[in-house]
Amino acid sequence: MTEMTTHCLVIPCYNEEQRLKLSAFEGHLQANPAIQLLFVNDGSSDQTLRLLKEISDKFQNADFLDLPQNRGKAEAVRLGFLKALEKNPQTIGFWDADLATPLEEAPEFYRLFESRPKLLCVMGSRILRMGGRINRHLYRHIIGRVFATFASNALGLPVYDTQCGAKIFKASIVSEVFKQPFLSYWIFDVELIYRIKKISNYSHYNDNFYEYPLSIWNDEAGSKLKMFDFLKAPFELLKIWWHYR
Ligand SMILES: Nc1nc2c(ncn2[C@@H]2O[C@H](COP(=O)(O)OP(=O)(O)O)[C@@H](O)[C@H]2O)c(=O)[nH]1
Ligand SMILES: [Mg+2]
Repeated sequence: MTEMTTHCLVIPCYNEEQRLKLSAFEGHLQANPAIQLLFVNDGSSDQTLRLLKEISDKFQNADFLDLPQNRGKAEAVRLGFLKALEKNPQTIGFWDADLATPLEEAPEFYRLFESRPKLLCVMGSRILRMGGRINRHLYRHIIGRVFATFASNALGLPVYDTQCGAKIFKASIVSEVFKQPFLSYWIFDVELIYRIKKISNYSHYNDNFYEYPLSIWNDEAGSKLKMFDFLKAPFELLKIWWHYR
């Protein structure tokens, strides 16, 4: 009997040997046989690839793609998505390897796709609110909010959080949206939203996008995003805006 893959999550991994929460991934694989995890080793120089091979050997619903050279998160995710299409799932998403967004949030995304058939993209959103447990350092919260406000204006969409590392897409749009490499290195999420907005006929964003307010998000230590990257973001945003406007 072949298992039906209904949802596929691409996990980009760059030197994640220390951070990879193997037991969380294994528990998820075991509990959800119809969910495929596709890890992408992005030219890591540590033992990441060995860990990914082990987990893929152990679970039928885990697989990996090995990029011999580091290509950056955007390209790692893009190549992972194109490979994920081979499994013919209903949705394909990406999910940061540090599990800052716990895997337990993923079923909430799938439920939204079921209850709102016109959805093309569900994005995790780190909305600081009472009752939620969003643990983002104050300075990253502020930088993130300022960036999101500019990005939201450039996109012409009321986005609260463009940069959360948990986003899921309807598989039917993936080949078109992920066909071309992204112009941007760190903020390819903004480009993704532009691309979907383009195919979604501009006026229907409320049916096509959903920002899901995460219940839990943790600022995991060991982020490879440095202050310098924040400084580059406005220039990348300008480049994207110019290209897609
Ligand atoms: N920093 C970095 N992350 C990459 C790269 N390729 C893939 N990734 C993955 O992209 C995700 C970004 O994670 P992280 O460094 O925690 O970024 P942050 O949470 O946005 O600060 C992780 O799953 C990384 O393993 C790369 O070239 N550089
Ligand atoms: Mg992180």
